[in-house]
Amino acid sequence: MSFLQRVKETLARARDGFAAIRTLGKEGRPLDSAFWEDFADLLIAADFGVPTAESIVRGLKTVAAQEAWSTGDQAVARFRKDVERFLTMDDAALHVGTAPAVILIVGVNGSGKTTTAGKLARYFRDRHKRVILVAADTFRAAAAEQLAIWAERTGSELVRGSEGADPAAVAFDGIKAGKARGADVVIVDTAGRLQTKSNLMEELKKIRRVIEREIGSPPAETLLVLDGTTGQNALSQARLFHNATPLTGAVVTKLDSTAKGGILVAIVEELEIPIKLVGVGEQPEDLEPFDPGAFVEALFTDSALA
Ligand SMILES: Nc1nc2c(ncn2[C@@H]2O[C@H](COP(=O)(O)OP(=O)(O)O)[C@@H](O)[C@H]2O)c(=O)[nH]1
Ligand SMILES: [Mg+2]
Repeated sequence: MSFLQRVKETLARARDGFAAIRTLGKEGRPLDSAFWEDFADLLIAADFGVPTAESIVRGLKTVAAQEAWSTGDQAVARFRKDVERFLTMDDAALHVGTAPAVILIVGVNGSGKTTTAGKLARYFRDRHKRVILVAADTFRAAAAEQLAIWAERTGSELVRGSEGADPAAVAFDGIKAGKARGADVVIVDTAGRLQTKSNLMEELKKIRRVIEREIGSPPAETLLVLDGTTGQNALSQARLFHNATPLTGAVVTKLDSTAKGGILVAIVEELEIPIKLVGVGEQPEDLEPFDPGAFVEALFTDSALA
């Protein structure tokens, strides 16, 4: 069977790659070539991506030879440790230094930007911060409406422009309001429509410039929101965003609806930025700081994070 056929088969059969990896270790299987093939297949099924899966298996094979491992559970145990260590990055905490701290939210349509902005507002409101939500997605009036609901829900203030307004001008108004009203945190929600990719990136650059000019430094956080259920597709645009406006971290959403946690490893490998937060549902409280240890534990214990 060709490599590609095998990948396809595995994808169809094993939605839950991590649980299957655990099983692979439990069988006490010898470390033969069939074991390593199955391991690579499962990594790919779990959204690690082909290059990452291959390099992980290559690395494990080397250690297996050096340390004379004999069974699969040794490889799986080492893998768990390695994944946790790899996902543990310095600087994974949210930065909100000098007020107003500006948090710029970017990402493609539907990734969960507005929801994450709302959840973040709630997070800071719970900590008694004064929060301004800025609707710099002016493409559709509905986008600002959605953020207005979050503002109301979380007791935050809202700054919005009219439909079609210049997003950078709305960001400017938001920061001005943040300074004037003594806000602690200003969260700028942006548009993510991809049909105008280059315009979008130019727009984001402009928003970032306005923020830098108005507060004298880059945003405290520029967070890329990625939909965890879209797997490798989530990655394909990430680099573009990183180039347009240097990211300080990623937020991976919808982890309540996917068990394919390999995408988090792929993100860290591709962008070399920390995953700061994860979205685990649609409610205000469904946002959590990313905890690599708990994450790996959950992936190997249950079929999903829930
Ligand atoms: N299950 C789940 N749904 C989410 C999560 N985050 C966002 N969503 C949903 O994803 C959809 C798109 O979210 P939205 O914030 O509008 O995305 P945006 O286009 O990037 O602003 C909405 O239906 C959200 O309720 C999450 O962590 N879990
Ligand atoms: Mg939105």
